[in-house]
Amino acid sequence: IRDEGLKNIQSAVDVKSIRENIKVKLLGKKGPITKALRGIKDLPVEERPKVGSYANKVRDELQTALDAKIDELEAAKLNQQLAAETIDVTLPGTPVSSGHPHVIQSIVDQITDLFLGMGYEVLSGPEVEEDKYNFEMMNLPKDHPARDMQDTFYITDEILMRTQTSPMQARTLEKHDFAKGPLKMISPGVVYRRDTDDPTHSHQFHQIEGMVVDENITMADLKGTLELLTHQLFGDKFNVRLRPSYFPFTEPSVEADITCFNCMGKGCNVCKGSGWIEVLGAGMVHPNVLQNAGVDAEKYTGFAFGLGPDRLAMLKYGVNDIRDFYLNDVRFLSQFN
Ligand code: FA5
Repeated sequence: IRDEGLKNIQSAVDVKSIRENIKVKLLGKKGPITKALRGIKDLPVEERPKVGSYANKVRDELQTALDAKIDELEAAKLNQQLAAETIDVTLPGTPVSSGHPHVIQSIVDQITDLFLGMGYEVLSGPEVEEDKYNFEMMNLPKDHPARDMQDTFYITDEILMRTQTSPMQARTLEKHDFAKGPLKMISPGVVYRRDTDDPTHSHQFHQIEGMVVDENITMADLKGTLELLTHQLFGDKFNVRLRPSYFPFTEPSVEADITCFNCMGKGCNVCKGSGWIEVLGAGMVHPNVLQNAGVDAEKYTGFAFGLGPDRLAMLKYGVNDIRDFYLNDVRFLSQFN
């Protein structure tokens, strides 16, 4: 029994068969060792100790051999598994995709950083705005025909979705303490107009308002600031030109053009042959706007501008449809990572 048992244990190839077959057969209740131990009582008294101790010895020997074999097989299985699961660290990895700022936000951030560096405050204002700030304090009383220039989403007679970031001029002028120094601010944000969406118009778009008010601020300061902005954003080869225009809250008013991105000033179909692209509205803050906010218009003058980063992004990247910025198709947006 001992020799055959040891032979079977040695030749076993898996733990399951040792536990379920060999162990049960050899050491189980119906196995030969148990049988021999049970049969001791039928033997002559003098033989009982000899047979008993031999049977116990064989049982222990078999049990030890079984345990050793099980350990050996389990170790072999583990080693095999480890070898099979080895990681090849030289294989190329799977790229992890990560998010990035929206292209419009990147342009807004770039412009914001530039003005922060020149000591401007960066302010944000409410998108749901009072008629008072959006129009009235901006020199556009209730019956003013120029209100038609900006088709408005009204919520009540007095509350509306702001059509421009210009109400931030009125809000800032009202609060500013000129005894503490000049007013220099920009205010980026989203604005809303009842425009029908088309390739160059969205009912929701971005604007960045800028305003400087102090003693002796002139149109030359406005032009210098816009030139700096253009050179920093696009490079020294781009120039700025001012054209007369009309806004109720500036006098004189201008529209600023910059060198056409597409033809660099030569004239192409993007800039209708002019070599220039319109990017913003600007002017000298109208005395009425200063007075409406309680600022002494005899003492202080200022310039203001409002630019559209959506249109800027379209020109810079050759995007033909403004709606692409708002449809959130990741394939489109990821081009600007
Ligand atoms: C204004 O909104 C004035 N508040 C700008 C201003 C500020 C003038 C300070 C003087 C002093 P305008 O309506 O032209 O002006 O809009 C300014 C810019 O917003 C435009 O040049 C254009 O880039 C952008 N814009 C206007 N309407 C839309 C639209 N529907 N979709 C996308 N961009 C638009």
